[in-house]
Amino acid sequence: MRKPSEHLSLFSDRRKRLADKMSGSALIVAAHPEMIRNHDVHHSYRQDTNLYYLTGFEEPESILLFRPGMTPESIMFVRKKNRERETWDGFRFGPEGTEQEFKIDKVYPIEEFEKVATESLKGVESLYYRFYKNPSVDAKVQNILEGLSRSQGRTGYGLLSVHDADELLGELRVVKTDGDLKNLRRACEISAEAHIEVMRATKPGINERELHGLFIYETAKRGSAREGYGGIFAGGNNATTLHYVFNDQNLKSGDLFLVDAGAESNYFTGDITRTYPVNGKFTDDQAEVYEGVLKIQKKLIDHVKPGVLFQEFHDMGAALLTDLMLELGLLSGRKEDIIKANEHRKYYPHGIGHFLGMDVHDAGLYFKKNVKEPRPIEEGMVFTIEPGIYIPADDNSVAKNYRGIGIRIEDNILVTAKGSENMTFKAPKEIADLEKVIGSN
Ligand SMILES: [Mn+2]
Repeated sequence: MRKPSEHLSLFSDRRKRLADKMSGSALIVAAHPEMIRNHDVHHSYRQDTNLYYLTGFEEPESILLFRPGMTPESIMFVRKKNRERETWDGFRFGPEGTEQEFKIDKVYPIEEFEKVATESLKGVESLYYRFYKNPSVDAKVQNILEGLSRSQGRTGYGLLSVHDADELLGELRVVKTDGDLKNLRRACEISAEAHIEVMRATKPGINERELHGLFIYETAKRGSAREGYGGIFAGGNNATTLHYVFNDQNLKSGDLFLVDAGAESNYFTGDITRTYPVNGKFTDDQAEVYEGVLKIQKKLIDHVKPGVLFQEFHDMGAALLTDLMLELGLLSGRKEDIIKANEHRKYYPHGIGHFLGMDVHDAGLYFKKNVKEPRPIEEGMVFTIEPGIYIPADDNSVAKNYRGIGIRIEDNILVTAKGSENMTFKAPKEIADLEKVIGSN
């Protein structure tokens, strides 16, 4: 039985903050459908982030209907109690249990969604709902909209207008509250500690998969329910594949090892990347590239403070990494021309970072809506800073000694009133510190 693992006021406070932003409107947020893994086995289930954010409720086949200022204000639809199904699949709260345990004003069986929602949406000015996440709920919402329109008779009124719920909630989630930060800090701490354990166990001959397993074990031991995304455990040239997912090769002495992994704490996740030598000692060439990337990462982090445009970090990252590529002789020509022609993207094809929170690539607008102007960062925002350079082993245009080197260094940065806080400071990244830890168990 999974009661909300956090104090319920966290969720009701979020609904309160949301209410201020949507007066006169209603909001519907639904659980994701369960996904078949094979035959009669499902993928492990994780609640839709927004539904969890507003309720703390983790069962599939559940929907929140929120009507600020009306009574009842929070309405949910959940699976009925079912002794036989619960024997097979586990406990269900049922409507009554959900009302009591989650402090929701009124809870109905999921089967009554269409009927009750059609009644409950009469008189609201507009509806926030995100289509295309759960097709069966989409169909029901369409029926509801049609039913509402029919109930208006010959008034000439059109359909209830629908706005994107995820965009509204994204803007709420992009600035973290103290309650959010408590969870995110813990997720970052757990993730950093597990990275250290992986470093300690790294040695030539060990399989990438074993170390992935160790990461998951070490985070589970610290109370994490799951990874925030599929971890990347990439030895040698595998690191030059950005989203390397196989994690099944043996690590070789002389290679670098790139680990991009993070774990959740109460639905918030860390997102850390570290790169270090399998045998515990950087070669001169590896150290040269590594120090170059590390210096850039620190420079970018030092630049973080409220008011700076998010876009500035992308531009600065591209410029600094292009300088490094020129220094290493990976590219030649004028920096400005290279960037204009996007030639630097050959060795640095991704962005400098992204918002982080309950989703690893978290919600929130990077540009001001409609005007498409870059957005200044604000106190309470959290994002990653993750410069990298990836030189494929078969790239004959660069000096042999750099081929097969893929390096990324990623930390999770909170914008504070005057600057920033590195939430993942616990994971070592200085060469001397790494060399002390690698293979030390
Ligand atoms: Mn990332």
